[in-house]
Amino acid sequence: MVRHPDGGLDRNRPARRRGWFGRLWSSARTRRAWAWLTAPLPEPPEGLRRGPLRAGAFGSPLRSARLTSQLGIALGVAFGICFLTGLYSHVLQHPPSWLWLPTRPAGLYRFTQGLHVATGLATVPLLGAKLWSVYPRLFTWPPVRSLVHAAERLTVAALVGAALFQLISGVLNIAHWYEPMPFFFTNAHYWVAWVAIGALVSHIGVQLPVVREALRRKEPSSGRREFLLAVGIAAGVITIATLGQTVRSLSPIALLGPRRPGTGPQGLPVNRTAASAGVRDAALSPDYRLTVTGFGRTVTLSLADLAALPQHTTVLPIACVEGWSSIGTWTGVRLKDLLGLIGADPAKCSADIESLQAGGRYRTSTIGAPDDDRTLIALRLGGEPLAMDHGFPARLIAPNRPGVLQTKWVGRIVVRSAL
Ligand SMILES: Nc1nc2c(c(=O)[nH]1)N[C@H]1C(S)=C(S)[C@@H](COP(=O)(O)O)O[C@H]1N2
Ligand SMILES: [Mo]
Repeated sequence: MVRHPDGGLDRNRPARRRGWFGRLWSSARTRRAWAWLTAPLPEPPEGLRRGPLRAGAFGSPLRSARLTSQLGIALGVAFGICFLTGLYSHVLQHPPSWLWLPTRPAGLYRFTQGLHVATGLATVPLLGAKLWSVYPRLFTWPPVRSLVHAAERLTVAALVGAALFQLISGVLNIAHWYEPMPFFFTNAHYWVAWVAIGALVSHIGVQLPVVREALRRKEPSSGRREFLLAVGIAAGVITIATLGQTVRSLSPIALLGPRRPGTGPQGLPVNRTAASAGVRDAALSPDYRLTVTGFGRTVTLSLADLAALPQHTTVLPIACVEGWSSIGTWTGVRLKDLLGLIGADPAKCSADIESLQAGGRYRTSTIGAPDDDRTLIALRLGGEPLAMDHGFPARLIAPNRPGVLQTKWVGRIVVRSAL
């Protein structure tokens, strides 16, 4: 007779009163398949068992199921936060047409993306400690006991690989160091996140009983508490040294944040300068015009025309995907007023904001809710004309919007009906 993996069912038990899943699970065919998947595989020859593969090769008394479980829970929470905040950032940058996204609170993205980067970085010591606590299992003997065991090990390998990839690529992106990444960071970081979360969910499913058991059993600490404390302190220090890139009072100790609030022209950091975007001449030209076009109508506005329109001031952050953010006081023309100039109803439109840049990934952005009162084509920052590097002569600034979509050096606005 085939024993069911949970040991509780036997073949003679009637399948009645079970749902389709229960029936499928207890069917003879499923049991046979399961038995085949869990059947012991032949062991490799003992002669291969050398070096780290020897029994008892790793003897640190610090390692225990309890330590691994506690680190695992902390990591699971950090990865979960990272995944959700990252997904939110992705959705804001690639909004599905069926999804309504709020523009309030205006600083929400600043918070979620700061959290994304801070938890991501705090994960570094946690992941290091977790991998240290389990790496002797790389050398378990026999390496695979059954096909199911092999699948489980592959899942763990995928999880470790994906987690390391996310941390390393994220840190490289913050450092603007793209040479080691022969792929487009944003896409890779997004898709590998799904690999990581899929592998994580399956890993948790498999390990939950082990974790429960390890946490129930009381065992002497033998240095475990001190170790956890050290890992916690490392994570805390990293977090504090990162938060300074959004929290101004912490900026003097923002050792891990390459860009900090209060630095840069007009007290605001810059990611792409006018020179590197190749827009200096077009932006400074006396022939500069802002074109608003759509529904068969077009208006062109000189800087003087723009300045003659009603001006509004709003306090909004630039919140970069890299986690830094900085608040500015912006003054300019409401986007909805510009849409009104061509007779478009801003509540029923979306607008493509195009910069003077000839190319580049962030040349344009689309804004789905151009009717927000706080969405401006800003001409001034802190009361002064925009610095060249902040988008002179005109830039978009909108609430709850990732920095990459706050298009600088705006030259044309194309209005479409929202679908
Ligand atoms: N035209 C254009 N606008 C752009 C960019 C760009 O490369 N080109 N970079 C964006 C990014 S990634 C950020 S974080 C903000 C930064 O704005 P700031 O330089 O004024 O702080 O500008 C955004 N606007
Ligand atoms: Mo950015």
